[in-house]
Amino acid sequence: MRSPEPCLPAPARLAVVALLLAALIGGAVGVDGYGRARRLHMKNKVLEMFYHAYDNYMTYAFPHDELKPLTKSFTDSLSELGNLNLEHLPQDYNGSALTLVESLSSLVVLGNITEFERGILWLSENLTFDVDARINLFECNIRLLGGLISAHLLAKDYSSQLKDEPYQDQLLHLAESLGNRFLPAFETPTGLPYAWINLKYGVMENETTETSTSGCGSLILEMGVLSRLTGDSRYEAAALRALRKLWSMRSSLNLVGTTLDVLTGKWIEYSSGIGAGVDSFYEYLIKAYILFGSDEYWDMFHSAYLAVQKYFRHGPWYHEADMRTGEATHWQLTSLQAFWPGLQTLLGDVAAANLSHREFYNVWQRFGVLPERYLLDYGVLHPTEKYYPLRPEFAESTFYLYQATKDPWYLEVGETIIGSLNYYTKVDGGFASVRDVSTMKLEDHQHSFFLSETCKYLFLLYDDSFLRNQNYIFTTEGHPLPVRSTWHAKFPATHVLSNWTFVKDENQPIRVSALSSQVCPETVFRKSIGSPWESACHVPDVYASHRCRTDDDCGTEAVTCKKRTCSMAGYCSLWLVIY
Ligand code: DMJ
Repeated sequence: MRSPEPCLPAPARLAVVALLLAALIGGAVGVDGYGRARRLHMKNKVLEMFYHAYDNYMTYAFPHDELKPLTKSFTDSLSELGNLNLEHLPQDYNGSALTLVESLSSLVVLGNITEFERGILWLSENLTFDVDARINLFECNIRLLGGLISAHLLAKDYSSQLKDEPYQDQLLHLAESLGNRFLPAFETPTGLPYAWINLKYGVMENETTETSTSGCGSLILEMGVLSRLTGDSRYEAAALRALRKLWSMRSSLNLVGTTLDVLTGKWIEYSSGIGAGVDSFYEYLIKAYILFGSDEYWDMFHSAYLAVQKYFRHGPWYHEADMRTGEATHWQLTSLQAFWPGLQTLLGDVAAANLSHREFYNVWQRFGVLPERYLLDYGVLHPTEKYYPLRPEFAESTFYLYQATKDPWYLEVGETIIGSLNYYTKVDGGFASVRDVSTMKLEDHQHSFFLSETCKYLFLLYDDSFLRNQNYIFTTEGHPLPVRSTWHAKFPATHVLSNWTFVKDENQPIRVSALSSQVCPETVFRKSIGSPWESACHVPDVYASHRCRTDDDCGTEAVTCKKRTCSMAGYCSLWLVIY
């Protein structure tokens, strides 16, 4: 099948993404009908949660990797991440302060520069990656490398607030040391990296050649930024080569599989979806485009996104399908999939995001949290994957949707999430994962992403002051990276991105909403199959730009058949009439 044409020409798409970013981070407090006192109360609740998790980690687990909150002890889990069978565990590894590294960017978002600086000083003096530990490249990349480069950039930006001594790029040096240890993993005939590497000795003899799509397709943000910061192009080149190879392995339907062999470049598992093993591959294509501005990322993302919407989507749900035929394979909701509405919001497909988000919320309300896997065809829990390890994805999507719509309903969803986390998972020694959502029995593990993502997105729901002066994208682990003209293929070096206003034409600053995007898949499919509308009720907006003066300029939404209305920002939108 021929790849569909992009809806917008490249420069216009770039403008749309920049406008979306501006819209997403613009934040007027108090205009959405959600009371200031209530907002402050919720913000304080999230602060309490973060510090309960952080202080317990620092007391009982630091400098080991993660906290065991039930026994108030620790686990050196870096070498266990992704290692389901717990193979080749190191004998002499005492942790890399993983949770501290993961907490640094959150400390800045929460406004605690003193503790941020304390963490930097400790890591500068004590952290080394010269350890005999076999680690998962993907996990180490998103958690440690991402945590370090994000904190490095924040340390530079907040340097005037650091008290002790001038910051001298210590975190960047650590990141570089880690990046160098990643490089041998990419020395394969295909350029696809091994999933596992020993930090001290490189790829082990007889190492498994099996990896996942997300494992080799979500490295470009961290390794790309590392190259931009160090001037050493090897990291970005290695990640990009792997991504290109992966994309070249897609099927004629523009679908990818879930697992593959790095030596042969052949798929092992043809069934895939938007959840485990694939999720952040999609996320990094769009975010790499936003960060680096290369059309290549957009073209990959656009084709991949359309294929997902065409072959995986079933109303608000996303099932799995065989990449070769597009036939449905597994009808399951997974907790990891809950990031998708956030990605769609970033893209501007807010109506679709909204629809799925509501369904995830229904499941959350039914169980109190999101189960790892839920069988859509039977409406029951998966027999073994009944756990909830404090995952952030649903909070993340709620944050994006609130930023795009300013609909206070999302703040109420945040209240539910916060209420559940405190009620079910808070224990004296921190926050514990749920082992089984049907009994709410707990497990002795506080994952580091609870501090880097879950608490961060919940905090940003109620206080987005961190986002006011700078455009950021968040890595898949929630670490912010600034969108800079100097790293960007499109923005002139002198261009400064600003909130809410973006100079589109020479003299015309405009305000935009996320709904200004024209990347909706329906438009493309309509064109390609030559049929006028996808659904009988669909009435297009009067202007292709979706701009409007009154509600009369707005049409009817294809999926829900609801009438769109003219938003305060002057764009036709659906969400105003849903809630
Ligand atoms: C995080 O480590 C990252 O978000 C990753 O991409 C998958 N999900 C976990 C948390 O659920």
